[in-house]
Amino acid sequence: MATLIQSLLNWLRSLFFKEEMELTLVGLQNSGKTTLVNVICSGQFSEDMIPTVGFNMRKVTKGNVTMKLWDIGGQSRFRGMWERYCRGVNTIVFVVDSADLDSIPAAKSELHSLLQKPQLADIPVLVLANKNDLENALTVEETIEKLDLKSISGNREICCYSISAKNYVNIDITLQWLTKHASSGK
Ligand SMILES: Nc1nc2c(ncn2[C@@H]2O[C@H](COP(=O)(O)OP(=O)(O)OP(=O)(O)O)[C@@H](O)[C@H]2O)c(=O)[nH]1
Ligand SMILES: [Mg+2]
Repeated sequence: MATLIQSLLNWLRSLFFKEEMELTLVGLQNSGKTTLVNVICSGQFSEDMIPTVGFNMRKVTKGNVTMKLWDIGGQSRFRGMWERYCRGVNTIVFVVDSADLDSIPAAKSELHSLLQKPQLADIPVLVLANKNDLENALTVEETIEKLDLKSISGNREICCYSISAKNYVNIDITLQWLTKHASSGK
């Protein structure tokens, strides 16, 4: 009975409080951005992925929040596009392959140079240390330290989670964090 009342309340709420959000996923190639989008949108994981050429856009509704996800290619030839696609979004999601330790310095430098762009000041940032199912993956604390996230200053909200898109670990808290940054009627 309680669950019935709860679903009725959720349904009523969804009728009156529709929210929308736009987010952009950036990060080095092979970090798992497209995989994460697929997992969020359709629950599908594949080992066999094709690198993103340019960008993809997907739309998905979670509860009463409609999310527009811009998934940008991470190869160096596409990084010049990141800033343009991050402008005006509710959240920037920076995905890191936390098990590829050699790629961490490049990820750090790309993240810091992106966030220095004046057009992107104050946009909340969610850093996702992906692939935590792999043995040598960095923990959240290690990721925060290696990416020097504490030095990212200003009023910007920044958060870091350790996730596995493959095993659906911490995807629920990721979605909660994202939907918290939606805005009604945007
Ligand atoms: N073990 C493991 N592998 C993952 C995970 N997420 C993604 N992968 C794998 O990582 C590889 C790259 O994934 P993509 O989603 O294509 O990476 P991307 O960041 O979109 O790459 P670009 O489009 O080139 O920027 C694929 O082989 C995925 O199966 C994860 O959580 N764990
Ligand atoms: Mg991709």
